Amino acid sequence: MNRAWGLAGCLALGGCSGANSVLAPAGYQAHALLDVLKLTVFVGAAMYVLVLAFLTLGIVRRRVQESGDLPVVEPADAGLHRGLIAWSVLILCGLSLLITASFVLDRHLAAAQPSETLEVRVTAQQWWWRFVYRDPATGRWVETANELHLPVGRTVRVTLGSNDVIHSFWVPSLAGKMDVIPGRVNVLDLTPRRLGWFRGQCAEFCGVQHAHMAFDVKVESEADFRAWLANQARPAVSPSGVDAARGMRIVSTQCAACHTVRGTAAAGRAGPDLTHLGARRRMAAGTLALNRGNIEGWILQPQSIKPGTLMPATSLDSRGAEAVARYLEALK
Ligand code: HEC
Ligand SMILES: [Cu+2]
Repeated sequence: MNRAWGLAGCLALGGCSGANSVLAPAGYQAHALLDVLKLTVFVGAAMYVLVLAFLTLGIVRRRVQESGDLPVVEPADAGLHRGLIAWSVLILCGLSLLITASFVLDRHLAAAQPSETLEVRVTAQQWWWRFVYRDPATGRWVETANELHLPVGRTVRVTLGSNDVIHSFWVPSLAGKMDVIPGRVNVLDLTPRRLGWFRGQCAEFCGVQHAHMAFDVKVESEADFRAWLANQARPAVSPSGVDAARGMRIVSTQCAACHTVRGTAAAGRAGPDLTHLGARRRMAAGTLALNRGNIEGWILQPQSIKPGTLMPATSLDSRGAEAVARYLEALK
């Protein structure tokens, strides 16, 4: 039994680290938020201990009095009043401390950051994320989806818009949540400090596939980031091989209404940009690992993998789906 509890405890604590934990911050904003969280826990714990201490004291005193060792004395009204006032003041101080701390932190995080910031435009929609970067080389906007790349040590300004309902952008390891509201642009700054893969998640219920509206975040060195962005800015590579060429023809006819593959005839905007799909780690907003088999499965039956998704089932046979998967997988 004890072992079972021990194991359960270890499992529960396992949730405290990893790719999306507010307790293992990897960015400036998340660090600052964790400090306020610690303060809140500390103040709450101190209050709790005080309450229990007074309660114990009261019980013990009463017991001792009743056992006859001491005369039973009811507290005088004045004493009781003073005690209550002191207690209220204490509570007020604790709460004021917490309110001030969270207000000051909020102001500080919202304050404008130094001018040299990188901007990423994020659009949330049912149920995936559109990310648009400005290419410093050409000044043009470069679109990708479901995988956010950030250079370490720099402040990135994320501007958040929604195409349909309210969503919420949350990368627990990097910063607090920010709601994404149709008709508004909200702004959030991210200053990652640790390299690695992290996870972002929509944090506001937005429909049946809300749980499958995640994204990967990769924090990388400045050089790696530049190389990644330069690659994203390039048009798609041409297919090599007969199968892949057939895949490309299918995509530019049957998928072109919704998907863009830059450099081909496909220029739809309803779904994620597929120009560099093969370079991503996951697909369908964190739902599947990216590999040929999963691409094929997704194309054939998106509705059974993510019921309700706005990508309709296609009429391709398995040969066609395989050709498309070969083509898309090679779009690095
Ligand atoms: C009616 C519009 C529409 C059509 C037509 C369509 N898709 Fe999609 N597709 C979407 C939407 C919307 C998503 C995002 C789904 C989600 O994650 O919930 C998507 C997602 C995808 C993804 C995952 C992308 C990523 O970033 O993870 C792939 C791959 C894909 N579609 C391939 C195809 C192929 C191949 C075809 C043609 C055979 C096709 N789609 C036809 C709308 C469409
Ligand atoms: Cu959501």
